[in-house]
Amino acid sequence: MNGAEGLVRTALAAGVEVCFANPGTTEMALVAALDAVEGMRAVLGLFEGVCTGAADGYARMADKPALTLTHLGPGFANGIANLHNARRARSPIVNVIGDQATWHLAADAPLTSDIISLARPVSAWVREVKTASSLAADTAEAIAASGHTPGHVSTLIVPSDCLWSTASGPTNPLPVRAHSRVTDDVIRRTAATLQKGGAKTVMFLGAQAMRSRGVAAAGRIASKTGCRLVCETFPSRIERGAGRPAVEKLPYFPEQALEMLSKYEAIVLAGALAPVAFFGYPNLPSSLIPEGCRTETLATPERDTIAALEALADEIGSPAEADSGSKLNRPPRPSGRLDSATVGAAIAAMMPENCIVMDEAATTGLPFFAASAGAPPHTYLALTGGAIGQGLPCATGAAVACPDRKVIAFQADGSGMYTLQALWTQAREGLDVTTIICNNRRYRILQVELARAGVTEPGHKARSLTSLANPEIEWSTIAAGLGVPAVRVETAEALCTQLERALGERGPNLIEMLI
Ligand SMILES: Cc1ncc(C[n+]2csc(CCOP(=O)(O)OP(=O)(O)O)c2C)c(N)n1
Repeated sequence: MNGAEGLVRTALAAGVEVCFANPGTTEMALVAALDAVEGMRAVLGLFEGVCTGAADGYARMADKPALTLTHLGPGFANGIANLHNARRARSPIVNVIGDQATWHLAADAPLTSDIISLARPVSAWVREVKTASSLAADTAEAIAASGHTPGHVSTLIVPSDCLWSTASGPTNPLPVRAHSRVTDDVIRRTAATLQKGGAKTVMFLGAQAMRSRGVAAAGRIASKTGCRLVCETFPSRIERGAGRPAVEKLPYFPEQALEMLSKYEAIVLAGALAPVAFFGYPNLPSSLIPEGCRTETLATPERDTIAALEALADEIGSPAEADSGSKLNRPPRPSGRLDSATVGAAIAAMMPENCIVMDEAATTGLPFFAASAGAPPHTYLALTGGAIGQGLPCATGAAVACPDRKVIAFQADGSGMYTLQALWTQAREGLDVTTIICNNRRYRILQVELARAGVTEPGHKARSLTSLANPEIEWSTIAAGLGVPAVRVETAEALCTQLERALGERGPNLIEMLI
């Protein structure tokens, strides 16, 4: 057995079943090993940002890592932006980067680069493999280091001779470190804060607190104490909809977030860090906690937040069967112009039960979250790290993880252009993804930010740098060329008709909305 086969068998033994790959010459032994060993699904992405974004979407839904396979420094570098998003989502991922043969590194051949310096900022764990005989053990360590949820990005840099040389064989999985529990003292202190503060308290949810059991326990706490439930502006994954407690999002702009939180005397952090503004603006603070508002940490993201929330709900005496769920309440099918309100209402009116919505719809997406609070139960994923180009890959990976669930990729046009190759992967793999493109032909958020910066009459260059109108991008033509059937709509009625059709079919399809 060679090192590559040992790597694949070790990964399979640890439950890792999917490899999102864009290989090159240095990874050929690994490509061959994927055939030699049964069981690892190999998914080709035509740009490395598709592979890493798909691994993020997969991890968020499967709660375990996939492998990414990329080619030396330049290939890996193409995937870094979505690894940044994955790091912010706390997704477990194991990157395998092929490198030059150990003895060829010194020759400084054209593709040779300082891979470890590229890997470090997006990886919690990095190792340069030294020998074929250590590769299986290194792989097991990388998987264990990534493995617990919320998870981490691990990166293995593997010289090609370590892949092709003879090795002893696979290694058994290593134990994944358990979450540390929140102490009884902290539970009691938080209970006192909530009981005293009541409706003057916000519980701010992140990470595991947004999973089914987390939101259920948060709902019990809110129904007993009257506290308001608010989640991070860009949740990695939240379970929501009818039957689940209503959780609002913290607004994006700092003025609005500060205004929302200014009504409260205490903020309890459950799986979330204290909120900060996305950017620094003149005369606005970094922290979104208003002055005089107390912060209390129930659990940081890496703690066992679900157990802490359940213990807290018991501590305050909220019955386990407390009915804190939202009622089924969809907006009516909208009509008229396509704008953010009608688009949000149309998706909320039509989305099927148990679907997964990946929201990278940027400014067009804003009303959707509130509009869908009473839609049938669903999973919502957001762009966690602000590096745009994550939506289409992440939806692709979510569909690989959950083949029985409909995935909706609600996607802004400018952001979508970064990683549109994901559509080809969806077509090739037959993934059940309906992509809804918001073609507003501009970087609208940047136009908003220009106005916020006081530029009331943007000049030619500022207009040009924020416009996608010349030439106009035809998403339906691009999608068809990548193997995804597509239609164009210009009214809310047509959107509803096409959504009904698209969501009723299986396999990838795309609706381009001219907004
Ligand atoms: C990787 C990366 N590059 C650039 C940016 C800066 N940026 C933020 S939003 C944006 C444009 C968003 O436009 P679009 O996706 O069309 O959404 P809209 O604002 O029109 O709703 C850009 C370029 C970024 N956040 N991430």
